[in-house]
Amino acid sequence: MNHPNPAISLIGVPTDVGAGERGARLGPETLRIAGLREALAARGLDVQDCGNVTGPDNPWQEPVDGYRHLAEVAAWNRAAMDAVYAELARGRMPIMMGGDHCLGLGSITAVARWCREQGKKLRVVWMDAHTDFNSADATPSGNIHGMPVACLCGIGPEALTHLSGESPMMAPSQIRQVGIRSVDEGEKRMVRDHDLPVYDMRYIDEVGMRRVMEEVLADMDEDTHLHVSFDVDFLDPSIAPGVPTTVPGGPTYREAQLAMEMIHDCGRMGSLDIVELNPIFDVNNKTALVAIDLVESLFGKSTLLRR
Ligand code: B3U
Ligand code: MN
Ligand code: MN
Repeated sequence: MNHPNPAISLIGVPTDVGAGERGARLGPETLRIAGLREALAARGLDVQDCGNVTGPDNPWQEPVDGYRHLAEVAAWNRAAMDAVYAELARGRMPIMMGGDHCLGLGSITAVARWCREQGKKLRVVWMDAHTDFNSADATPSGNIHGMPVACLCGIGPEALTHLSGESPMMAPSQIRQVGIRSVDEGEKRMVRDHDLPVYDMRYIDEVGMRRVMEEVLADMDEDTHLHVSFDVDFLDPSIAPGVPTTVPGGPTYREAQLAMEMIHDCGRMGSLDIVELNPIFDVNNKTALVAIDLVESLFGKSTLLRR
C-alpha cells in the first residue's frame, strides 16, 4: 500500500485457542476500550472498525500429538485469513486485533497471497520475545501460538501449513525477528537449521536499537509490502505486564518507540497484527495504553514535526 494516509480497517479476532492461558480473547475489546480507533482517527486517518470475526469456543483441552486445539486454531485462522484478505482487496490496511499469536498464521497467509497476486515482495517484521518457530517435537507446551512462523514456512501440520491451499507462504529469509529472548531447546535447532533472521536482545544490547532497525528495514523498495506482527510480549514486562508469557529483559519504552518510529519512516507498512494482549494479567489497562501509544508512532506520531 505504502500510502502516507492509508485507510485502516480494524479486525477483531477474539480467541485464545492457541495460548496456554485464557484471556487473549478479550484483546479486541480491550483495545477498543483503550481507544485504538480514536487514537488513529485523531491522526486524521480513515479508520473503520469491522467488528469481530467468529470461531469455535476454546475447549481447554490437553495437546493431542503435540498440538493443542488444532481444529479450533485452524478454524480461527481461516476466519482471520478471510477477513484480512477482504480488507486488502478493498484497498484498505488491515490491523488485526488478536487474540493470541497463532493468528499471525492466518493474517500473514492472507497478506502473502495478496502480495503474490499483486506482484509485491513481502517482508515480515516479527516483534516478539519468542521466535514462535516450534514444531510438535520441539514444543514444551503444545500451544500453537509458539508455532505460527514455522507453519508459514511450511513446517507443521497440513491443516495449518496449507490454510490457503498453498505452502509455504513465505521463506525464513523474508522475516526479521526483533526482541527475541526466549527460545526453546529444540526450537533453537530449527531456527539455526532454517537460517531464520533473528535480532535477539543480546544483539540489541550490543549495537543498539537504531542499528538493529536499520538492518531490519534494509533492502526494501517501492514494491515491498511490510507486515508488522506485534506480539505485545516483545516489550519489557515492566511497561507491558498484560500478557500471559512475560519474559524479562525486553525493549524499554524508548527502544520500542524508536523501533516503531523507524518502521513508520520507512514508509512500507501495509498491514499489522496486535496480539497476545491479555487484560487478565494487566494493571489498569496500562499494557493496552502503551500498545496504542506505540501504534500511534507506527502511524507517524512524533514529538515535533521532522519533515
Ligand atoms: N516457546 C514457548 C512459549 C511461548 C511461545 N510463544 C509464546 N509463548 N507466547 C512455547 O510454548 O512454544
Ligand atoms: Mn508471539
Ligand atoms: Mn511472544
